[in-house]
Amino acid sequence: MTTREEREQAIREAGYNTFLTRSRDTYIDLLTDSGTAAMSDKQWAGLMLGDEAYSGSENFFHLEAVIREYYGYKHLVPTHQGRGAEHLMSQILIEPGDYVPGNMYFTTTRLHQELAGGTFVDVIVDEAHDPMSTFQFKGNVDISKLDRLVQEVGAKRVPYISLEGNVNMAGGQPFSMANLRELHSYCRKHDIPIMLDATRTMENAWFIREREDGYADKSVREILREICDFTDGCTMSAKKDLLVNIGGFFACNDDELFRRAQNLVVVYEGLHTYGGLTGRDMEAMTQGVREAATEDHQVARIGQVRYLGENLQRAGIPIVTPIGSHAIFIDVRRFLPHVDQDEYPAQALAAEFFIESGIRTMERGNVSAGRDPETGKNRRPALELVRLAIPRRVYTQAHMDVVTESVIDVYKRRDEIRGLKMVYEPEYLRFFQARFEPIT
Ligand code: P71
Repeated sequence: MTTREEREQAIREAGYNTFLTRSRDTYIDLLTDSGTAAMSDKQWAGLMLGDEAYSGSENFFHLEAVIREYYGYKHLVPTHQGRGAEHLMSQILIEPGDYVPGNMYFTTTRLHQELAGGTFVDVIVDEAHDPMSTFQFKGNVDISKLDRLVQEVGAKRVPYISLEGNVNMAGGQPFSMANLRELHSYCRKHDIPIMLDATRTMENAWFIREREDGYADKSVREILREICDFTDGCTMSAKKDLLVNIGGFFACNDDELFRRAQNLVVVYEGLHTYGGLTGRDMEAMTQGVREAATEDHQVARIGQVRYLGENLQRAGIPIVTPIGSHAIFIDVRRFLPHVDQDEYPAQALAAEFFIESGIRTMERGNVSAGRDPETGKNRRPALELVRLAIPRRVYTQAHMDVVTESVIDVYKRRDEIRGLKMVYEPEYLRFFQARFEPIT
């Protein structure tokens, strides 16, 4: 525990950016669900079975087998985390001048597409940009938006469609199997591969089981496999679904694509049988796949997020609906309607939560969206959100109650909260290291 004065000083020294605060000054850490899970006894036991040989580690073969079994992809290239895999895939598949459609941007994903010379095009359904819509599958691709792009630039300029499970920036929102089936038949017709961002796809599978006709009796594992069978490969940040503190991979079915990824990984990550990971990391991930695919885990995980979300809703706090799988997203346009978007209201609100009670959250609005490379202007996205991400298997419902009380306390004094001005802006992924000062 820290005092309010200590927290005020800490956030000032951190340039009002929660990414720059120290863990020890944090009381409940909802910055991210990435790499923050508690590993199980079996995962920790796996660490003792690390085969730390430079090449051909046993743990690599365990991981390869479990990915083939659960995800169904033929080939696996491990990477140190998700963006390592995104880097490889973008460099291999994208030619300068290409367009990469996707169901909403993710920060690192889009940057790697741009660094490879591509332009990201948002083809998610309109409902995803409306925080108040209660549409059950806000992660769906709007096939008519995709078709418009393909007609405009030609299928040859579209190297693949980037399809994310449980779309992070939309609030942790799933796509439906029906939508994926339709997307698959469209893409087959136009010869466009579907590359999945599988980071939170087990959680997407859970929502399909809960919400989509015909899936109530299917296991998460079966649904996951059905999803992957409609796609051509994936990038993965194992730090989410797969319950590990570090790790990721690229996987695919095509032999030539695999050959190129295997070759490129040795330049940036490490040999193709470890890709920047230790043998023990790969063993923990192997076990994480098995645990994440159980219904018991997903019920507890998604149930805890829902518990927090429903309590906030009962208190009248504006949040993105439906409640997603990995986080609660506060709709800052409704929380702080008096702060202009270029005064970074979500950034200011995240700082305010930290000051109130040491709860660390993340801005997901104008700062995260960055500048349009053409105009140099802030993108001013429709969604101006603060994300309260829940680490897996770490906190209790009592912690969630403290969070609810703190958010309510800040909401009561929302009229006093002012915006921020950015005083330092780095070139890449500015939200990580940008610094701010209060507007006086
Ligand atoms: C999250 C993260 C971690 C993060 C990344 C960038 C800005 C802020 C926080 C990472 C993801 C993700 C999806 C859908 C790829 C990555 C990159 N998310 N796709 O949500 O959510 O994976 O972090 O392992 O490199 O806090 P990586």
